[in-house]
Amino acid sequence: MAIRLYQFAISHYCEKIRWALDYRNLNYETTNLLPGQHVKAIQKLTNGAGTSVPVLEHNGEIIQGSSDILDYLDQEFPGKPLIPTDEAAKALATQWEKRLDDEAGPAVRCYSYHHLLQRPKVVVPLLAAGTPFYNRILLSLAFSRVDEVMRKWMKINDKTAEQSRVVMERLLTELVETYSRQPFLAGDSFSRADLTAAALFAPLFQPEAYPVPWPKPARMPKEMRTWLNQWQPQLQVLRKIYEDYRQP
Ligand SMILES: N[C@@H](CCC(=O)N[C@@H](CS)C(=O)NCC(=O)O)C(=O)O
Repeated sequence: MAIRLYQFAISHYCEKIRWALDYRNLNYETTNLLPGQHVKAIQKLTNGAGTSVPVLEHNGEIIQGSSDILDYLDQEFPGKPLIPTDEAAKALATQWEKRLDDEAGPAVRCYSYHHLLQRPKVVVPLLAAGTPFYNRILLSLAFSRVDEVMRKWMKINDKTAEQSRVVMERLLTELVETYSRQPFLAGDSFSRADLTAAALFAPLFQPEAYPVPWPKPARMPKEMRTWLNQWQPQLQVLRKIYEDYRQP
């Protein structure tokens, strides 16, 4: 049966799954949801278990959460594993992925939205990407409420954005230092640890293959643009992983 991914196109956790599916050359359909309106659809799918995307549907199974979905894909489609076989490398890959999911994902999201929400014309097309065109109009008309709800929901404010910046810088420094010593984060081949690092930082190096309309640099808020310029060398290391291993 077909594989279906319920997602926000902009979500970097969903990018982990798109990447893992493409890596195995699997055919899949996506259902793009609009943040806010997704709650009902996801609760229905998961019998109220949670509201977050990604959610994968396959052969009557519903799997929620990027790490559980990667486990499922490794189990169901073992041909091109994303988890090392060596036990020590496997433990290390799992450790990296968990840390990146818990720290990098929320930090990149909080920092980026804190700045991008200051530019409705930039952020609305990102939030509504892949959904019917009228959603852009709806979000634009209700933008002050969207801004308020997103900031409240994800605890986005000056203080948390600043804390997120510190977390991103610490992780980027550690990742780049690790890649300067070895080609992969865990073991001797590309794994879900590398995939997670590059997918979760992708909104900061904005690859073309990522299915959203990234803004031109000149339209980015100044403070974020300055930060991105300053951290470009570190981000390029992750971009290289993305370019080398992200099949379309
Ligand atoms: N740890 C989860 C995090 C997923 C997550 O935070 N998803 C966000 C989008 S980036 C979401 O769905 N937020 C809306 C919600 O939780 O209702 C995973 O790895 O899948």
